[in-house]
Amino acid sequence: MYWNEKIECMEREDIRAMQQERLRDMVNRVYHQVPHYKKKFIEMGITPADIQTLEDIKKLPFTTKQDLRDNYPFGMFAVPQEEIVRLHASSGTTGKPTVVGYTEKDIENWSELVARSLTLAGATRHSVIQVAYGYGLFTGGLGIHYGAERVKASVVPISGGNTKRQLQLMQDFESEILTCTPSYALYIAEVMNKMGIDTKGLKLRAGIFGAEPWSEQMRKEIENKLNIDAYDIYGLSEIMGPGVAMECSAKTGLHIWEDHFIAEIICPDTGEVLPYGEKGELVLTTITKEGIPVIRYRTRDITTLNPVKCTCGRTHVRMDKVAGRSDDMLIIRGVNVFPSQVESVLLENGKVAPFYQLVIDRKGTLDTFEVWVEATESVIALGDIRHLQQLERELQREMESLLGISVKVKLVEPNTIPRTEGKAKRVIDKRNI
Ligand code: DLL
Repeated sequence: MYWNEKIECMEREDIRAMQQERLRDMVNRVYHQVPHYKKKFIEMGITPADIQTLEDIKKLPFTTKQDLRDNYPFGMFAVPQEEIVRLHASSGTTGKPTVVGYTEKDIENWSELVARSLTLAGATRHSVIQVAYGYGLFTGGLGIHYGAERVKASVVPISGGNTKRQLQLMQDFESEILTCTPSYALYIAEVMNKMGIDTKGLKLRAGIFGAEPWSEQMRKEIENKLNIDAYDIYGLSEIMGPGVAMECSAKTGLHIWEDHFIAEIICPDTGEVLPYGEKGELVLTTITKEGIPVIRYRTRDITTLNPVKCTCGRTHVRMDKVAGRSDDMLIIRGVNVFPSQVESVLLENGKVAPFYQLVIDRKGTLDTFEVWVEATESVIALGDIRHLQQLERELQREMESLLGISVKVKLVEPNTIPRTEGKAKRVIDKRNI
């Protein structure tokens, strides 16, 4: 089912022609309206006239989160304040938050793209959609909300948290689609189990999860526990919010909506553009945004791009499920470790609960690395300490063979790892404190 078949299945040649025209227009606008970009262009010795074809995008400067912070709050906006109808901001765990502004047209485009994305998971005007992403400055709640209304679904704007109530309403309102972070979905499943709710009694059939990395194993876990089909949705506030890319039922990557964004993959160390298929950092350029257009934004998200037409008929380039962010990557005793690698070992093993944390510390000059994971109730019920130690050693071996460094796995009691309503915090790195 398509939301806009003409656009979603456009020939790639036509997509590129559309992108080229929109890019030229965007570059002109930012040059004249955003002092930050004019200054950058002058420093690099380029003018908008140097950008004629799509390939010329390589001549343009990158934009980073730091650029947005340096221009806090509204310095990167390309329209006067009276044109802005909505502001969102990232939580900004370090330094100032990043602020983004939307014009009426931006909200219109965003709603359209979220509607398009939700349709990929089967949303229609007959669906009841429970929006359990946080509402507020975070783009998740309101972003999905506007798209769901555009689909004309019945929207339940419950926001994150209050898990028992989530389940109560899920039953009473017969919600069919749940949208929240994958870690919150697992928590909902846990509470559901504790409350003795059987998924057979629910109408829930799909979940649209994103805002944080989640492995294929985590997908299986959620699908089994909630008895649904789980889809991945990607986005970031600097570019728009949720709905920049979305998985179709083929589940072979997330379609990036190329009528609004240009995607590139670069080597995170050198900034060199890499060919399709190679793994690197995703860089996105907005080509229709009015409030805060962004050129070559360095997302820090690591993925690959695939331009081959999908079996679903859509032609928009697909990005692989994001394995993690380059700044998520831990360097432990010189070895690169992504939390998602740890997650896949734990969930593949199947004898532990999907709640875990990575704890890194430094003793003298040596990094210590521990993975804390909850034992399942059934493993605990076996009661035998030797059995638990054996499981720890088994996980340790599996992890060491994948990561190539030694690690200590610690089984902890059920319900001791903090649960989350939003993005999970899985890494405790005590080395920098
Ligand atoms: O997380 C927007 C969003 C809301 C996306 C709801 C999907 C659903 P930010 O808070 O600005 O925006 O965080 C953006 O989250 O650069 C990725 O590192 C990560 N991220 C978002 N979606 C995914 C995903 C929202 N599907 C940052 N898989 C991005 C992996 C994701 N990581």
